[in-house]
Amino acid sequence: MRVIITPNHQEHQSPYEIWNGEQTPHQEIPARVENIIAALKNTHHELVELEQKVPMRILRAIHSSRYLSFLSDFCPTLSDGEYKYPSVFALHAQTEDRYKYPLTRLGFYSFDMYTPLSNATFRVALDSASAAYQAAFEVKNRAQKVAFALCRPPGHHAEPNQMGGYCYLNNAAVAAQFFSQFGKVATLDVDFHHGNGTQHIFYEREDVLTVSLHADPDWKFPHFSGYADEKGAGDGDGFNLNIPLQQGTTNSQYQRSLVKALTRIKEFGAEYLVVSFGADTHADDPIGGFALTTKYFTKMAKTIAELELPTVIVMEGGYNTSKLGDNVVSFLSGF
Ligand code: OKP
Ligand code: ZN
Repeated sequence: MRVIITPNHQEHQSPYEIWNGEQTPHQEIPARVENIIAALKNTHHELVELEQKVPMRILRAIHSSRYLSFLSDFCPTLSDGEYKYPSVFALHAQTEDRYKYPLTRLGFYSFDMYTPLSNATFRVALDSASAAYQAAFEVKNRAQKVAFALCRPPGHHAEPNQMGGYCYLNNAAVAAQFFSQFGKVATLDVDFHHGNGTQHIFYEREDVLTVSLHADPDWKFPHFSGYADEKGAGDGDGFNLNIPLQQGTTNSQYQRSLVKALTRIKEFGAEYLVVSFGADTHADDPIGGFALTTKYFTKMAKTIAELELPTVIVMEGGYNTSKLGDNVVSFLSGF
């Protein structure tokens, strides 16, 4: 299958995350993608360099214009290699217009201290979103059923107006928004973490069903969403499905939940599918906590492919860098 790669991703490299007040090593590093590309070079998959740009109209349909302007205004003010982290979160804000101090604005548009900005970040995040766009565009316009966007940074935590969880622009939502011009879309998030951003972007829409399997938020990030009782709102009521899973979830337990997720997608009548894939569900992931195996990723993908829908796979997380390539290759082979 065609794999869209973005040559400049390594220009975004967060120096650390701030966890419990301390600087801890950042997990979302360029070596992740390098390991995946090295593994893909030994397969029949076709690596294609990014050549399209996500249209602003697609981005504006999923993110607020003010959030997008903040990113494009703020990043160029930083000097080379400088990364800015939020300290104050303006939780009582009525409107961002009243804040002029740049770090206050940064806090307003952030929900954690894991997701800093540099002068390269917006550019690199745009390329990542563009890879998802190109994958969807190709699936729609060329004779191919599936494409893989090797996105970095990931996107599924990015909210309509906030960055967080290493994510700035919601790549999966870009692909889903593009497809939604042509029919009903389902997003299926099989990253270890809940896709809060994707959920909230489409929360009030009935034309995009959002489904996520993930670690119970009472146990793991993002903690504030991913509960089973979040079902959508307004027109979108009934069009969000969360399946929270417990620590140590095995291949067979995961498979049972996946079948439930796919049953809902079939019942919905999806015409297009966007898969947020993260290999952080693997047993050896340093920040995960499930027990899935490399071999199971092939079965997971085969089960998803039985939907026989035009599909974009978007790369999200996975932090065991040395196993990431094998895990991605295993997943793609199921298609
Ligand atoms: C992004 B994606 C550990 C806490 C860091 C942030 C996880 C972001 C995951 N020190 N948690 O969904 O893989
Ligand atoms: Zn994750």
